Amino acid sequence: MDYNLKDIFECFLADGTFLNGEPYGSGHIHDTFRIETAEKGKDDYILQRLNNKIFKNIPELQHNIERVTVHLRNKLKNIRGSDIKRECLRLIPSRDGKTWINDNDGNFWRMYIFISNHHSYNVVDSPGKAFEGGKAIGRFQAMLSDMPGGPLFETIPWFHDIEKRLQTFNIKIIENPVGRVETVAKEIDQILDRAEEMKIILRLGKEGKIPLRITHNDTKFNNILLDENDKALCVIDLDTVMPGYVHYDFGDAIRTAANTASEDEKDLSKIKMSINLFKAYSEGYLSETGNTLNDVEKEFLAFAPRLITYTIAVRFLTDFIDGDHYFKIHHEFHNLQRARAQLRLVMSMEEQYEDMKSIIRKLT
Ligand code: ADP
Ligand code: GN1
Ligand code: MG
Repeated sequence: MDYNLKDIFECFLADGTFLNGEPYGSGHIHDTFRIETAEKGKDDYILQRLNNKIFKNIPELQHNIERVTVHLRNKLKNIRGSDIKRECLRLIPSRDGKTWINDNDGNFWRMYIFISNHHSYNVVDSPGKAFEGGKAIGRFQAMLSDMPGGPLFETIPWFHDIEKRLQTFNIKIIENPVGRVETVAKEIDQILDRAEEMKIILRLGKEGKIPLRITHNDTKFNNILLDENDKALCVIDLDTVMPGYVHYDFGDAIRTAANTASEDEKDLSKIKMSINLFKAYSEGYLSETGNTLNDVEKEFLAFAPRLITYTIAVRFLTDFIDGDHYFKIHHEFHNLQRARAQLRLVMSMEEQYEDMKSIIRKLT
């Protein structure tokens, strides 16, 4: 689909003249473009066509992001030496005073300042980077812990609710809308075998043993930007910031930060959870949050990567069975390949679970 990016760009109050726009990044949800401006020394921008099939209420979504970024910026203002423009996303207002626009085809668009000189990784190759990722997420959670104004909107209800995810999975297996169920019997069994044990975090929440906090809920490593020296810079992709358990953010980050291969690696023998990367991320994360987590939260941190990696496997396989309506795919079997890779990673975590628990125990 071709869009007139210049016209859309000009609906926002940006500083600078449109030079060109190209698809950017490897997100699975929105259509993201980098807009270069003509003037040297002026900012570039990120322009996004928002996925409003997935995010059904864009004004609420944007309202959340406005609140979160204003709060983060206020915090950064009080920290000496902070680089506010690069450490926090900044939405650009539209000419009619909102933070998004509608085009004539009913698409929703928003724009951010492009965070300059950042590094972004789909796979992490050193403990130093993992540590910095952990610090970034820990700091993000800590800074949002006192955000005033009541709860954020739930932009995707039951986003990490594994009971709901499994219900949908089971319904799609029965419906078998595109005749793929027969081809994935092994993966379905691998998922159903583990279903019961995955409900523990929800149970602890219902029993009041772990609190709902403001969490990011999509902490895959390419949503954490590092700076030119690979130090923590900025947490991006704020669409799912809403109430959640800390385990969701810890788990999703380990799923990506400690995987030796990419999320969709075809050669399963390359996929392993690196215990060194796990340890480094945990150190970074707990250096920022250790004092605020309760004992039960800490005790179940080591379990969190198993839960979230499993949850994403369920979601990829559900989408494959359903005919690929949710995640962007690059080839016919992409969602299946992703689901297989995530299941392999779950198994690697199971093999190393005792070591994971002992690392967390030592750090807390
Ligand atoms: P999706 O939900 O589709 O993943 P994101 O908001 O994460 O969308 O954006 C996709 C990618 O665009 C990111 O992974 C990152 O590479 C890049 N990106 C997004 N916002 C910015 C920004 N403000 N500055 C620089 N790069 C960005
Ligand atoms: C999506 O938006 P992106 O690409 O950063 C998804 C996450 C999944 C991830 C798997 C809103 O993240 O939940 O974990 O893909 N985001 C949404 O790569 O569904
Ligand atoms: Mg993203």
